[in-house]
Amino acid sequence: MDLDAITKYSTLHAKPNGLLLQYGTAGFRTKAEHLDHVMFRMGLLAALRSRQTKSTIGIMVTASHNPEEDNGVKLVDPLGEMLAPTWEEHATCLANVEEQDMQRALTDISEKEAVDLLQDAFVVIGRDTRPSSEKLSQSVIHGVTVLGGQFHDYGLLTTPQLHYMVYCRNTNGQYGQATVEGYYQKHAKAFVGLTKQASYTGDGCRTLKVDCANGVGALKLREMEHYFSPELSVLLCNDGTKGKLNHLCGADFVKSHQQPPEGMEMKPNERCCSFDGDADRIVYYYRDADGHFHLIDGDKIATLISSFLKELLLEIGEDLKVGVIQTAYANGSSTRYLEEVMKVPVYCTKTGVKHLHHKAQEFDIGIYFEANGHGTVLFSKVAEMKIRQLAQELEGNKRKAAQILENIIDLFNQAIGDAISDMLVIEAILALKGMTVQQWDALYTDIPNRQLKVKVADRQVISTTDAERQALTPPGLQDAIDGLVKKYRLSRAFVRPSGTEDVVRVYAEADSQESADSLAHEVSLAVFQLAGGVEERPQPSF
Ligand code: 16G
Ligand code: MG
Repeated sequence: MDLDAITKYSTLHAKPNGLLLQYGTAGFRTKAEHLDHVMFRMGLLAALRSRQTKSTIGIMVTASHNPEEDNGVKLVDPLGEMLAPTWEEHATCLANVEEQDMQRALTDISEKEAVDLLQDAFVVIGRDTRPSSEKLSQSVIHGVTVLGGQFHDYGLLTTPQLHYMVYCRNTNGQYGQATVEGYYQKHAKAFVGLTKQASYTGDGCRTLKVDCANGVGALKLREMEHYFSPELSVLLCNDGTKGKLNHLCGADFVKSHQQPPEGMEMKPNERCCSFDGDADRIVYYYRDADGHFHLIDGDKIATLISSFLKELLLEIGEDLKVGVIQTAYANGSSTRYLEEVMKVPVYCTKTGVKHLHHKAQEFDIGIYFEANGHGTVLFSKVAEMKIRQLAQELEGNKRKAAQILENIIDLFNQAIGDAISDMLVIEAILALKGMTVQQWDALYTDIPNRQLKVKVADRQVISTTDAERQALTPPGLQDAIDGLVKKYRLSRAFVRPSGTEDVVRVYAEADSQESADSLAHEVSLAVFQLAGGVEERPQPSF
């Protein structure tokens, strides 16, 4: 490690005085103008991680659904997963040391992690469409090369595509080819294979309107379109040619406001979906004949997929261990439906993809979705081999079911939730089942719910347990929540400090929208009083 060169180049990416950032749920995220030093340092760190794991490491420059002025960075571990927790700590430490302590910090990490500095390092980089992303990715590259690492810059990619590239490169191409064409071909082949097996085409409408949040998903879907047409035709809106990234559009906006994005004309009963800014989330929705908006979120996506997979497993007669993973934000109706009607075991983890992903790996088939639309399905190696074998050996309908499962394995991104691949799975399932968007929506009715935010002086005064469903501190808060929840029917509420914003999040469910709104408001007041609220007291405005 040429420590002098590092010191010299580091000053070109100087850290603003006093700025402290944390590698949070989804990496570093803040205003783009504060991130240059973080990018350079994450380039250094990725080179160390690559040497230690003797594998390719990924770096994605994006702030996902955050405003265009923000940016962020995430490291991707060898099998396409999120960075290991100990390295998240190294990342935070390295991002925050002052210039004069950089050498020591790097040496410390190398020693603690027994990094072989003679080992080759290789890092792949992707970025979203933010105006700041290109320059910031150059700073990442600078960091990688100063530490003697090599790199491949993929340029514009969706976040899940970058995870896919890392996974492919570290499994010698067994998972797929590490190129965008490889990604398109693999997924389109599985999709076309699936839809060919559809004996009828449901509502006859194989057109889908996609709100791309004015982000990178639009570019990539355009590139991919001809690989899967005419089986599916996509009409893109908010494709980045006019509007601003994530502004009044995208999956996060639609889910949190429970309303359609700007820029999308919806005819009655037309199937529509929204991606977020880096295309790792998807939600569906439609407007009924009376003009009412219906949201189909991650919970209902998980339900559709789980019921389809269960039917196929029944057909092939395999008793594989299936589990559905949710977070506390999952609508109570979805959990009840999965457990009581579909009889699949449901598990709850803390918010954040890495927790769900990790839990899903415990099953032969682990289905995970956050209510916000981030999710995928993981197949264990054993389950995959079994299914591929049955697709050869079985006959008739059983063989067809095994072949469908085989294509489903290829279509789901095994590294991370992926809006494009999820969209293709959903479209294939609807076609195979001959199901309309209304029939899908009618599986169960969501319990009315409300999410609010409260500003407090230090959100870390709130600590939680039981997958964030119970508050441990500050004292008295959980008792207050319990007392409020008792006042409403079918009610539930919890609070947690956000991992991406400086706020406390409040979630409430109850038998009517008015009750959910007022329970959420009352819980917000309790947080404000007991956890050191600042600025204005929460107002009941919905
Ligand atoms: C990030 C997480 C997402 C989580 C959200 C919660 C990843 C890739 N994304 O977007 O899973 O739901 O943060 O945000 O991990 P919050 O902590 O601000 O509520
Ligand atoms: Mg995202």
